[in-house]
Amino acid sequence: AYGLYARARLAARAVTLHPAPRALLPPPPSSPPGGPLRFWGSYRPHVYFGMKTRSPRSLVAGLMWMHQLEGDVRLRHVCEQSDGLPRYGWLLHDGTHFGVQEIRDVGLSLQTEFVKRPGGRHGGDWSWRVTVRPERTGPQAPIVSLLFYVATDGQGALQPLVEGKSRLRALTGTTEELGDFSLTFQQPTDEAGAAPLYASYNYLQAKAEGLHRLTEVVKASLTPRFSYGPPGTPQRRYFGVDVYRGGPPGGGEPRSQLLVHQVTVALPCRLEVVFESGSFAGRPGPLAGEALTQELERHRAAFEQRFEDTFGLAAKGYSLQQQQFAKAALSNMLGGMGYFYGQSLVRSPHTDHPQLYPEGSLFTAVPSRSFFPRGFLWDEGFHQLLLGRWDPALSQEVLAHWLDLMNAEGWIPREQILGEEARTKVPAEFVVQDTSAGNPPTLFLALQQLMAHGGGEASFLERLFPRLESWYQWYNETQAGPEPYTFRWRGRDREAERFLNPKTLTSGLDDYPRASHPSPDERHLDLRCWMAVASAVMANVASRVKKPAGEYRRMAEALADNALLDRHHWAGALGTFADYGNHTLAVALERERLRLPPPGQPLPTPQLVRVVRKPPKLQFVGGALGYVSLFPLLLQLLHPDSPRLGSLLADMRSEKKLWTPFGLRSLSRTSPFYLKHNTEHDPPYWRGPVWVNINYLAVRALHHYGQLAGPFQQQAAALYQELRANLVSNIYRQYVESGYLWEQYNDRTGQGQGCYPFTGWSALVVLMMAEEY
Ligand code: 6A9
Repeated sequence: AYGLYARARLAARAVTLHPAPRALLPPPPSSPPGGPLRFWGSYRPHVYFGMKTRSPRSLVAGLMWMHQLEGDVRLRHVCEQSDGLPRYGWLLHDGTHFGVQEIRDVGLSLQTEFVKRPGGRHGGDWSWRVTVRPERTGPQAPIVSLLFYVATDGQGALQPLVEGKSRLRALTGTTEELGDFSLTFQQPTDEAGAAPLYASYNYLQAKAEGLHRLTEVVKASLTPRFSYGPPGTPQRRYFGVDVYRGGPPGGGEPRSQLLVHQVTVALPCRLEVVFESGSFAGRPGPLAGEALTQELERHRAAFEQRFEDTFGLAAKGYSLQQQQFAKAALSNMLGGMGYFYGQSLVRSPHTDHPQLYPEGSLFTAVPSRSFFPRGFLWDEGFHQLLLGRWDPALSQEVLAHWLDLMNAEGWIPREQILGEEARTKVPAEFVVQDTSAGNPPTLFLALQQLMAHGGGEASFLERLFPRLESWYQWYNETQAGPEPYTFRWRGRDREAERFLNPKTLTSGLDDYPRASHPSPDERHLDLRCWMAVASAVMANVASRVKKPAGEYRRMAEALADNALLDRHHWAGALGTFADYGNHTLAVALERERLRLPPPGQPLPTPQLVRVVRKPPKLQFVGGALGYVSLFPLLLQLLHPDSPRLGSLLADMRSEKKLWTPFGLRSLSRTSPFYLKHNTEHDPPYWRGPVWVNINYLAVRALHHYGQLAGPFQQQAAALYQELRANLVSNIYRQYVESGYLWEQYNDRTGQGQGCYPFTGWSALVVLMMAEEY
């Protein structure tokens, strides 16, 4: 419709950052780029234990370990579900100063601790302590190898200090942001740190193609030609790092300098690593041994106190084990925070091919360290509901980072795959982000909560405001529905005939059933409710920063108008709220019938395809009672005396529909889509299982309605208690039994399922325990 020139301009706009001043405050002068306190951190959530700085091409440090079992070498490094670890995660982590992690492997367990010490001009010092103990599970590992590494990423230099033939005793180095530094590997000791232990040492110096190749480089350098044995005992062979002969041809220029210190030792043992910043003058002494123990103790005590002050779980009578569980949930969200840098790949309607987005940085929590170790837009709003309570300043930084990734159109990419390490975890077909794709604007929820709890200073809101306005406008314009005050998710699955019900990934609820035939006539109830919240929060922010709020207020009122809501979404015949669209329930997946090919040609494999037995028509979407239907309640748009509230409460409490002893299931058992595959290879996802983020909204809403006078007050208050107790006890029980928090919970057995550990929004269980909403 428009000329080539206009198209090129629009294409450029899609990959141009928003012109408003940055939301993120620049760091104070003469401090490292990420500010002094949060410069170094465990910001590599995808590895079991690692640190980096919050800067684009950071030096990284990390740990790998190996069982030295006869004929069975397992190198652990990147968190992989296929490693099958019985449990791992942070037991304590305050997001800033220190962390204590427990890793149970088969036959042994590791405790990995770090603590930082501020000083100097480059982010200060830090130390690690790794304690390894035998475990009575599986084959006993008589000896273990710990591989500590340091690697550069395209800048800086490292010099090894090697002792004897192969012991990397220390290294010194320089990078742009760290200046000069040194790193020392202490002698291994027994687990109390009292007596030195006999050990064998190996050392590797190599050039890697990039940080994403570190595991491969170390694996490729291993040989079994080494032996371990204290004097007077038999020697045993083990695998050690030896020589790396370079990567695969065409692997690119090496941009990483890698140094590996391998210690092979008997269990139990303890090792410490000491990083010292060159500009830190007058430190009291090395942060090792007794000094390290004392610092860890000091931070642990401060954490315990702050945790109780913030969430009050001891005061509420929770058992010690339950409190430890809650501490681990919070700590894992904090310890799961990452700092990513790189470029997204985006598709817009204005070009034929994906384009590179500008380089950007993202400081964010992640849904899952093993499976989804990267930022997801709507997940993050939920994460910040918890983190904002713990550390409002941290939450502010995260929100600012996300908003600074906005393009000139006001769009923020939904899934952030920044940098090569992040990309190795994502299959190619999921990498490209579409500029017409939204995701629930949950950052408004987080902002609303921050404002209510002391994190809404005017200066902060002023920095955000121009970007919030554009973001809001982006939804309002690009996701508008067919009539005023209605909304529609763009980006539903195209080839509808391939799916039982075409998915709506942008809504976050993926395969939750919607209109069978995607069309511009659709009205999506959940998006409308999200927009009601967004409008109300925008009105509040605008008035706090003394900008015109009238238009937002008017919109918020219109979207919360219960009569209008009824007109657009109350499906009288279905007795519930619903989406509207071109819909038929007479669909099924069937094996396609293929003609026989001419003789001699191979038989094609018949696929499952959708057959439509009755043509769709415009109507409310039947057969889809579940989370979407509850949205007017979940986001608290219903008047306390609305009869609709009574009816949703009844649907919630009905065991034939949404109620389970483990929380609310996502889709009613009465729905024809309940636990149905969407294709042969697409098992049900948001079609039955219990999801914690939506259950959190439900608990929070019941708490709200339980406090407002009205005909349903008692019922809401009772349901609040019951639902909350069910969720907390099941998530806790599953954690104790399986060692993890999970992506979802089975609606018939309560068992955790999907990916693990999933300490993203499932960690909202802490707020439910604390009754903080
Ligand atoms: C797949 C496969 C190693 C799906 O928690 C993140 C999102 C949620 O935002 C969304 O609501 N999860 C939920 O329906 C996980 C999405 C993963 C998509 C990428 C790549 C990687 O395999």
